Amino acid sequence: TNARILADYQPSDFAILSTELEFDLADQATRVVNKMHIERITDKAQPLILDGEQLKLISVQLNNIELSESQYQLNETSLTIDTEAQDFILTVITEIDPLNNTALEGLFKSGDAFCTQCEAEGFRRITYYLDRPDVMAKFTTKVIADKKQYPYLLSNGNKIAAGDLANGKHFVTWQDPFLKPCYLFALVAGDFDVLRSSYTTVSGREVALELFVDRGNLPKAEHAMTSLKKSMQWDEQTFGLEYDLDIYMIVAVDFFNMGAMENKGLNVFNSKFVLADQSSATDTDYFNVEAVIAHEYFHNWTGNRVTCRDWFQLSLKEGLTVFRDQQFSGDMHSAAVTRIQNVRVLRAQQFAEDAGPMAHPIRPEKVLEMNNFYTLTVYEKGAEVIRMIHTLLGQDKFRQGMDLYFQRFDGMAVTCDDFVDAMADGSGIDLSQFKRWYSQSGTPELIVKESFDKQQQLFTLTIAQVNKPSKQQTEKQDLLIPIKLELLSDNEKTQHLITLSDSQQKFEFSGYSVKPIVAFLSGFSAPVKVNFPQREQELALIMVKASDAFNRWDAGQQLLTRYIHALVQDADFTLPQDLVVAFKQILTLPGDAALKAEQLTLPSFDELVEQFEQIDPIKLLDALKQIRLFLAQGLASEFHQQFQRLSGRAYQNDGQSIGERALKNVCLAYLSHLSDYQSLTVNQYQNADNMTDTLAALHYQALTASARFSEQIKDFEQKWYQTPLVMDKCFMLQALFADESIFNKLAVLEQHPLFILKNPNRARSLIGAFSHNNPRYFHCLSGRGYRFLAKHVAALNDINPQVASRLITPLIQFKKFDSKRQAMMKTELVNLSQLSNLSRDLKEKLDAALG
Ligand code: DPP
Ligand code: ZN
Repeated sequence: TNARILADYQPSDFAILSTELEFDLADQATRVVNKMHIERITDKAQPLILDGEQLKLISVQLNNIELSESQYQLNETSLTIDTEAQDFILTVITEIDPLNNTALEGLFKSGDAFCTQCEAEGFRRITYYLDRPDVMAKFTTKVIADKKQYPYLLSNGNKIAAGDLANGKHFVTWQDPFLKPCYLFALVAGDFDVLRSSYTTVSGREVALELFVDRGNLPKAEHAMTSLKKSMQWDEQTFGLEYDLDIYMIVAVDFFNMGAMENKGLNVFNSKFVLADQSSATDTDYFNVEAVIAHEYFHNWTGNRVTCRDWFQLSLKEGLTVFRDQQFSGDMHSAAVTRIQNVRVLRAQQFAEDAGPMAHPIRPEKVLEMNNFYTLTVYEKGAEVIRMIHTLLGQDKFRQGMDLYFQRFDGMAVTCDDFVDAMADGSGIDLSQFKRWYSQSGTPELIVKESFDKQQQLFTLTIAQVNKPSKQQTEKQDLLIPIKLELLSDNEKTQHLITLSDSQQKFEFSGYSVKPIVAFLSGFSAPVKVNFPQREQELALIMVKASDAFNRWDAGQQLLTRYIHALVQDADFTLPQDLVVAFKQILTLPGDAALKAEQLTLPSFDELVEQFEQIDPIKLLDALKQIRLFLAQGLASEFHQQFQRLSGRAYQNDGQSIGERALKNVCLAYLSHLSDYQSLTVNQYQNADNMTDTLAALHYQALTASARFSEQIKDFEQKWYQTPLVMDKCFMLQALFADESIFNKLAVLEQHPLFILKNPNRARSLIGAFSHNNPRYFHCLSGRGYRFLAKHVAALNDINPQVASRLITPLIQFKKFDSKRQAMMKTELVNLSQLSNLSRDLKEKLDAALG
């Protein structure tokens, strides 16, 4: 269990030309025959070392001759074969136990179905193999299983044979014509309902689309199917990328560590990102289903056709594919609101990661457990880095770069440097300094100063970048930072794109008789923090005048943030009436409802924590509460008017209706804090004809610890007892209950018959929801919140280390909080570090946090 280092990369000494697999499926003893055609490709006389974990080796044959135990070496993680052969067939037979595979890596059972998850290094839990993404082979897969129980036997590529066997079994053989690394291998066997459709590609090829869901769920699959077709069309239109097999399959399963997996031709999805209908899914769920379907589809080119050389390059495919799915979502919905929501996630969670003990560059340099690096940094910041390239190059040159990237690297396993070089060569724009974004961790801060020379009519911005040294990187370099901005003056607005490359630079703008107002970092053109002390009146003006919606939204958020800071300093700080006036304007003037909803939403606790050092979380929560109440009281009748105007409409699923629902529910959120309006959430719950409204009503009751909550959540539970994805919401809502009694409630919920720690969605819905979204009690000075999380992380360490490792996040980010809390959180971490059987996943994080 030594860490791996990027700089140590060595190409494989062997290539696998073809891989023929045969699975004879059985719950606790699945037999896997793996016949590989292997060729030595370097002249080094190295032995062949295959990766393998938790496998029972049955036999090894070299060119059809069985090897005796003295002819290979076996240990916990590898099988070594000392051969001098240049070109040979190696057949490895192993036995595995899918039923007891609670880590959900490799082959496992999700309910009654068999399925796989091989990224990053799960294939080695299926058979001995060169489990690395730069070893690409042609796969043929024969799946054998009981025909009644498992009528559908699926794998990657095209079906080439099928038939019945003795003892009620049958088989199907699949062949994937494309070379692929084993992390893209997939197998599914089960009984499903299938939604079938087809798509004709731009060049006229017919692609069969098949969506496999649990029996009875067919009506909930329509939205995913529509989303898939939209994604296929978007990628043709935007990037000229066409699908390449005759069939595209998606299977929805209930037990899944991630959101979904882009296996070639056979995506496996967490059912959370497939199933949706009006009564059980919220508008956000609909949005996410579409986005994840798109994300996995887009991987077919950015990930599968061109893949990663090694796992340090993960952002090559993830950053790029997130950027692509964000652009897609922006095109399908409001680009501005999509952008704002992306920025919120980045500021709330990625900035925290970048400031915490697990900070890493988007291309990490050192990894103990790869699963720990499927992070907000690699994904979301990675997407921001691609977005900056898009900004620097412009749309057309970005496309030229992408075209060159595919021309150069189709069918290959490459690096982030290869990608950036292609973008630079394809566009003719130098990106050499820009590459530092790939190797440097941390969130840069921009310090902006303005000066105005009236005589010369010259406006000057002085911008400095601060890249704070960190424990992991004690020296940091200047980055190339694209900054979009708008200068607002009485008679004109001008947009500019400037690039900051030095530690400090001056940018001059001439021809101004009056100092312009700067709407800075339009579109959030770089993933940075900005320190630019603009006057309140200026921010107020940007809120209404800036052309860019992000700027308008952000100016409001900055104002709110200032007041929250003031309240943290001094609880008696008097909030200005101007704030009420500004909010009233947003609420009552015409405009996009979805954007208004964002503008009226306060910065989240997580976003705010990022801006303090060693904050007392309760003080911050009290400040937030104060400003929320101030606005609710100041605008009660306006909120109520809007709420009523937008209530009582029959459910519609179009953008306008979704935006109006969001706005209505923001109004309800404020009103729920006022005693005069307590009946509103109760009535909305009773009358709602869709899950968005139902959930909003219960959510605000939980956040305000409403007396009506327990009765209505009981009703909700009875109604949805048979629907696991909605029961996740039920657990989540209860985990948010903002009252001392939460700890008793949690104790009851842990014992709930439907609360199954082995199911990642369930674990996240209770434990994750409480520790992320109930900060007042998670950070309770009794330490009960921290203990609750630590207890479950310890249990999950044995069951599912990946899930344990994700859930521990709020504990390792202790440095943000006051010393009392830090000490309590550290105590829990120290206890966890003493677990016997501590997983690699947790060990890596605990070492980083405590080291
Ligand atoms: N399934 C994960 C994703 O699509 C990992 N590739 O991002
Ligand atoms: Zn991905």
